Amino acid sequence: MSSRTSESLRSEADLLIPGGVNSPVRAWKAVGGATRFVRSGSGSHITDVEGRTYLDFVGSWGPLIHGHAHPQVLAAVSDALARGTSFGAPTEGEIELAKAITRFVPSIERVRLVSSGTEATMSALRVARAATGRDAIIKFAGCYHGHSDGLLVRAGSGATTLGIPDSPGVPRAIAELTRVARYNDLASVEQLADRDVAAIIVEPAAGNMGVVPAQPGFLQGLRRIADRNGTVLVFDEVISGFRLAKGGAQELSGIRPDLTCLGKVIGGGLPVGAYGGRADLMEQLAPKGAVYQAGTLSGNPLAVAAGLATLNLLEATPPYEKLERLGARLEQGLSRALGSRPGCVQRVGSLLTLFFGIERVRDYDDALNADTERFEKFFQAMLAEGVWLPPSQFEAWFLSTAHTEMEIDATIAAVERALVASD
Ligand code: KE4
Repeated sequence: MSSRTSESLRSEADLLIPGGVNSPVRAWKAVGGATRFVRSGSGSHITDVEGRTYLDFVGSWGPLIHGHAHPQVLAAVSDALARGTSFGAPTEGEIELAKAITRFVPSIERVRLVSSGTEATMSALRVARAATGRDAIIKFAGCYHGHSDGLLVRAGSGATTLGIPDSPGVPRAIAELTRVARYNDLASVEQLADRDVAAIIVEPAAGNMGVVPAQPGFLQGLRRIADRNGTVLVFDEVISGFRLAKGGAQELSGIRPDLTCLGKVIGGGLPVGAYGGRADLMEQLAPKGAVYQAGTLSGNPLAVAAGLATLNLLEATPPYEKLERLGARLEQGLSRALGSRPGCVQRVGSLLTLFFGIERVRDYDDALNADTERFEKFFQAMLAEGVWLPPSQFEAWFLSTAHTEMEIDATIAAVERALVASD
């Protein structure tokens, strides 16, 4: 591997790859643009091509709940690798992963593996539309469900970071089928819900406008509205699944969706997504039923091996108390460090966002009032402190089982210095 600098790699990448990156948020556009190329990761740290090591709170945007290069994940992948990379035929591992998923998430009676969260949500909506014979869907402003056309409407995450929540290229005829409600506002859902709506899709703990917890009663209200209108309730647990609890946000809330979308943790860093839920809905899928969805690398043996190893680690040693303890310690430290500066810290388990310029974020409109310029200065000051944060005010910090209390305390000390340096 060459010992090139990020700067030279950026200019070469830019000649061949739009923006020099294969996913927009990695370009650091909202925080100065000089993204750094990574050479390796280990535990809670990543190292860039210049050999600088950072404490990592991105964790590949959520998959690495056990940190980088966990020995058991690596061993599982290399063991699978010795037998080949892909067969285009069913393998035993896919049954094992399906069994683990249905064990972790009881609402999932049947599951289909895909290769990304985008595929999972796109396919879940197709199943809902087929089952109801309806076309409209309801999503929430600021929630992000991947980049399929109908979901790139008022989308969060990188779409908001780059100021393009309603992407060009999405046909009006498709965008018009997407009705947009306000997160944590059941009245806004009541106004949009009727018997033309196939599905309500929601992040049961929002992570893509920064972390915005669902207020008490919100998810229960969605369940009630969906039931009243014969609408399919879809929980997008791509971020929250297996992370907030063994059974994700639906375990914590006690609300049972009809379909669940999964990703990130389920692949342990390799490309896996999944969607599943009620058997009567999922058994519409080909080849059993007529709803078509397919994928060359769906259930890929290497990705399944990484996912299985990841879930097995979660099952053998449930980390949720540790993640809650680390998250609470960091949240309290950040709030103390913030002091009287305008801003707030919002957290759900091991997901956390430090917002600048606003005192509370209940929905997308609140989040859009954040002081993104202040965030940029803070991000750069933290980078100088050796801490790699998500390069956007509208993302979550991700904790892993590889993070330690000492590292949390060191991060809080770095935040104190970075806040002063960026005041
Ligand atoms: P992917 O297609 O990126 O695997 O998953 C899409 C997706 C679906 N649902 C939720 C709740 C998600 O957060 C995501 C993707 N998350 C972003 C980060 N917030 C991925 C990072 C990126 O776009 O590079």
